[in-house]
Amino acid sequence: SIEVPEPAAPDVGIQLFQLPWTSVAQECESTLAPAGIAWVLLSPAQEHIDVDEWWASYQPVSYQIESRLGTRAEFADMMQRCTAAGVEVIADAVINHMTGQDAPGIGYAGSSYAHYEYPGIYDESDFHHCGLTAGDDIQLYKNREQVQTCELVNLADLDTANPDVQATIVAYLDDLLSLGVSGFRIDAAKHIPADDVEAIVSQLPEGTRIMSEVIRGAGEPIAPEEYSAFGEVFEFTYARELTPPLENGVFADPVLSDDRPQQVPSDAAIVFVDNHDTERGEANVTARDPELYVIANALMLADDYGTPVLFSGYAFSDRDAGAPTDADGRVLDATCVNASGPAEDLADGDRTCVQSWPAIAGMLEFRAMAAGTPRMPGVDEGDAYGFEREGRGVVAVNVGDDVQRLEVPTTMPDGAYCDVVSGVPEQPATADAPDVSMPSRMASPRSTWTRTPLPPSISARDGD
Ligand code: QV4
Repeated sequence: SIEVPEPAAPDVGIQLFQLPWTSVAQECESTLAPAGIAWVLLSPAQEHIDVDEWWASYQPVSYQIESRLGTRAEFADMMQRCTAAGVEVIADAVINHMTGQDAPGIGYAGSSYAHYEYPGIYDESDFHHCGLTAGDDIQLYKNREQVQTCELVNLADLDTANPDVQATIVAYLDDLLSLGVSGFRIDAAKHIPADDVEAIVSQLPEGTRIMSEVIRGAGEPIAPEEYSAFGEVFEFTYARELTPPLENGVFADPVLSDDRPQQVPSDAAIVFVDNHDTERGEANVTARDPELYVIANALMLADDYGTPVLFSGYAFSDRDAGAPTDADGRVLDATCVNASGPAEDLADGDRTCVQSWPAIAGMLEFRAMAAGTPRMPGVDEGDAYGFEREGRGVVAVNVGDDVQRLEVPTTMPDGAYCDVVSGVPEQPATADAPDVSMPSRMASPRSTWTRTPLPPSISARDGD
C-alpha cells in the first residue's frame, strides 16, 4: 500500500489583471480558494489619470485608494472576504514615478495635478531631472544612471533617496497594509536603486512580502540579483526558456532542469508564463494560443523552480485597450465561477478566466502532491516531453499534431492514476508507459498524464 502525504501548503499566486475589487472578492471565494491558489496580485489601487487605456493604472496622481477598479470601501470589503477565504493579497505598488502627462489635469477621483506638482503630496523638488538625455527620457538601458534617474516613458521620476519621498511612499504602503494586504509588487523596481527600495522596505512591518519587477536584460548593469537580498523578484528568464521549445518541439534539458545559470535561486524567484506586459510584447505563448498555454502552465506548475504566478487577463486586439467599463469609466465586474475553458474565440474584453480552467485546477493539485519531491531529468521524444516528480507524478506534454509515444522513467508503483489535466478520473494501471495521445492539439487538452495515486483528497474530482 502506498503512503499518501498531505498535500503541501499552496504557494501559487494569480495576477488578476484589471479586475475590479468586487470581482476579486467574488473570485477569492468562488474560484481561487477552492482551487488552492494562495495569493492574488492586483492591478494598482491608487488614483490615476482619467483615460481609458489600461495603463492609466500605472500613472498615479494621488495615493487615494480610489480608481476605476473600485473605491476604498470596496477594497476594504475585498480584503476581508479574500482573507476570510484564505487568499492573501499582493498590491501593485507604483512608487517609481507619478504620471507622465505633460498637461495639468484632474485624476479619476478628482485630484488636480500638474507634471511634477501633486498638491499635498509632492512638488518639483521631489523629482529627478536627470539632464542626461533629450526630454530626460531613458534611452540606454546599459547606463545605470539613466535607468535610475531619467524618466521611463516620460513618467515623472521620484527621487526615492529623498527621506521625505520615502516617508510619503511608506505612508501609502502602510495604508494598504492597514487594509490587510500581505505585500507588494514593486512596479518598475529596476528604475529605483536597490538601496532605495531596501530603505523603503525596511520601514515596513517585518514579514511584508516584496516582489520586485526587474526585467532581466542582456548586458544591462542592473540585474534582479541586486533586489533579491530583501525580497523576491520576477524572473523573466524562466518563460524565455520554457516557451520556445513548445513552439519548435526541440526540448533539450537542461532547458527545464536545475541548471539555470540565468536565473535567481529558486526561493527568490517568482515565475510566470506571461504577464500583462509580456502578453502584449515578448511572450510567444499566451492565452491567444490556449493549447500551448495550458501546456506551458502545466510544465511550470509541475516544475520545482520558483513560485509560479498565473496570469488572468482579457482578450484584446488593441494592446492599449482597457477592460470594458461603464459610462463613468468604472471597470465592469466579471466573474469566472463555473469551471470551464479555455474558451475559443474570445471577443475583445472577455476575461480569460484561467483560474477556472479544469486543467489549471488539476495541475494545482498535482503541484500540491508533488511538493518537496525531486524533479527528475526530462525525457524528449519527437514533439513530446515529460518528467517525473519522483515517486509522486509524471507530467508529459505533446506540442505536435501527431500521436506520440513517450516513455518517462518512473519509480511510481503500479496502480490507478488520475489524469488531472483532462479531468478523466482514472486510467487503468499498466506496466507500460502511457501513450501521450493528442491527435489534434486543439481537440484535446490531454497533454498531461499523471501517475499520482488517487488519495481521498483528490478523488472528489471523480464526479466531475
Ligand atoms: C508617450 C511616448 C513618450 C512620451 C510621452 C509624452 O511614448 O515617448 O514622452 O508619451 O507624454 C504610457 C504609454 C506611452 C506614453 C507613456 C507616458 O504607453 O506611450 O509615452 O504612458 O504617458 C505601463 C505601460 C506603458 C505606459 C505606462 C504608463 O506598459 O506603455 O506608458 O504603463 O501608463 C520597462 C521597465 C518596466 C516596465 C516596462 C513596461 O523596466 O518596469 O518597461 N514595466 C512596468 C509595468 C508596466 C508599466 C510600467 C512599468 C510603468 O509592468 O505595465 O507601464 O509603471 O521594461
